Parts: sequence; structure tokens; C-alpha cells
Amino acid sequence: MAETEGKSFVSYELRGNVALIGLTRPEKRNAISDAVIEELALVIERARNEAKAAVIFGEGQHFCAGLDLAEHSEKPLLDSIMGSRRWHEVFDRMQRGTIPFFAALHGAVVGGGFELASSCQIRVADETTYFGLPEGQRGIFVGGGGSVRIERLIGTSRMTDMMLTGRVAKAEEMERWGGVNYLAPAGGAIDKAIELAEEAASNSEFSNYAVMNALPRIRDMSSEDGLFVESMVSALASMTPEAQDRLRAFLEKRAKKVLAD
Ligand code: 1HE
Repeated sequence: MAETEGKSFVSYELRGNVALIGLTRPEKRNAISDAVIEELALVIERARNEAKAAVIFGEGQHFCAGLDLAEHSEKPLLDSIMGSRRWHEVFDRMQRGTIPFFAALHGAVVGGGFELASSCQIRVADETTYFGLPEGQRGIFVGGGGSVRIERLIGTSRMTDMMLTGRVAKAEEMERWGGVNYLAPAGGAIDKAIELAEEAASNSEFSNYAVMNALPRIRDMSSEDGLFVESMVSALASMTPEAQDRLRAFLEKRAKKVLAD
């Protein structure tokens, strides 16, 4: 674990195949400073090397209050741009990396905290969770990938509303909008996220990689190009020894069936 001036803001634990990554700066509501981003970068790489899925959560009352505004207010223009580009780089390693990330959300998921959550493949929110994009109120703009990732999840109109009017969306509303995949009782997001991560960790690594990397790219392509790329990825997946083993297991009645409960 990287430490900044003797203090670490991110925790890491490997539990079976699942890496648990915690934001551990509750005294500042897990606000994301440059040091936090660099620690996140390290644990994301570590998780990619030794886990098959990861869960990210926040300690204290809130998941994350977004960008560290104290640090940000002192940055010259070019440093601000490079800071934003660094967030993109690090979050991209989650969204289009090799292992899926599950966000376990509670309390405030605000600004850059929402951007971090939107870089995960799946979001689980407990009933205390609420989402806000107060960038307009702070005189800034999303800079951690939100204009692409949050917009893809909830659409331009809802995101515009949140940014212009300061509208806050609670967990259930965000689930209806497409920004949350699962709702959990208060305090229950982490257990649910771990359960889902364990499920995903049991898939073929290539299939998970294809889901994470092909789907968002196909989303940005024309239908014709998307269908072509789909055929390529599909054929590649079928060629892996893992696919051969798993297909055989099903045909020999050794594999789990797809049942409704
Ligand atoms: C912070 C931050 C922060 C708290 N940067 N220090 N994000 C925001 O605009 C959200 C700002 N934060 C809040 O609205 C509230 O803090 C919360 C609703 C999240 C939590 O409220 P509460 O009452 O539990 O805590 P608090 O008393 O407001 O904050 C506790 C401490 O955390 C306090 O510091 P202290 O030294 O006075 O104890 C706060 O100053 C500090 N703190 N949030 C720095 N964000 C890549 S672009 C992304 C752009 C954005 O993310 S914009 C959204 C920024």
C-alpha cells in the first residue's frame, strides 16, 4: 500500500478471488485528492494481478464526497487539466481493465464519487445512498469521466438536470434511471457487492474481459461495425480452452443450469 506523508487513504484486502478496496478518509468524507488517486491506481493494479473481481467501498457515513475541493482550489490551469486526465487514466483501468469492479454505495455519492462509481461495472446502493452533481454550484465541471460515463448510464437530460438544478437522486430513483443495478438495505451494500463479485469471479476471464471491453466500445460504434466486432469477439471467446471446458461441462450435465431463483 502506498502511503502519502505517512498516511494511507485507501485500504486493500484480498478475500478469496475478490479484492476489497476501501476509501479510508472518512474525516474528509473520502474526498479524492491527488494522493488518493495515486493510491487507487496502485491497488487497482494489485487487484488486476491477484484477484478476479473487486469491490470498492467507502468508510464512514458516506461513500465519497468527490474531488478534494481544498486541494483543487489551489491548482493552476494546466495542473487541473492534467489532474482530470489522470482520473480518466486511473478510472479507465477499472472500466476497461481485466477484472470487473463492483461499487458498494451508501450515503453521499457526489461529484467525483459518482464518477468513480460510474467507472465500476456494477453499482449496489443501500437505502441511505443519494447522488448529486454539485459541480455547477462549485463553479466547476465534471472532470473524472462523468460527462461520458454518467451520461451513458442516466442520459444527458437527467445529468443536465442534476448539474443545473442541483437535483439530488436517492437510491431508488437512481435505480429507475439506470445508475444503480441493485438496491440493498441500510448497511447491506457491501455484502451484496461481494456476493455479486464472487459470482462474476467464477466466470471465464476472457468472457469478463470481453463484456467490459467490447460492450462499451460497441456502444460507440455504428450498428454495422458493432455487429462485426461482436462476431470477432464471440468467435475468439469460443476458441479459448476455458470455453471448451465449460461447454463440455454443460453437455455432460456437470454445469449449473439457468434457473429463476
Ligand atoms: C471535503 C469535501 C470535499 C467534505 N473536498 N473536503 N464535492 C462536493 O461539493 C461535496 C462537498 N461535501 C458535502 O456536501 C458534504 O461534506 C457531505 C454531504 C459529503 C457530507 O456532509 P457532512 O456534514 O457529513 O460533513 P462535512 O462537515 O461537510 O465535512 C466534514 C469534513 O470533510 C470537512 O472538513 P473539516 O476540516 O471542516 O472537518 C469538510 O470540509 C470536508 N469535506 N467534502 C474537501 N469534496 C474530477 S472533477 C469532480 C468534481 C467534483 O467532485 S465536484 C463535487 C465536490
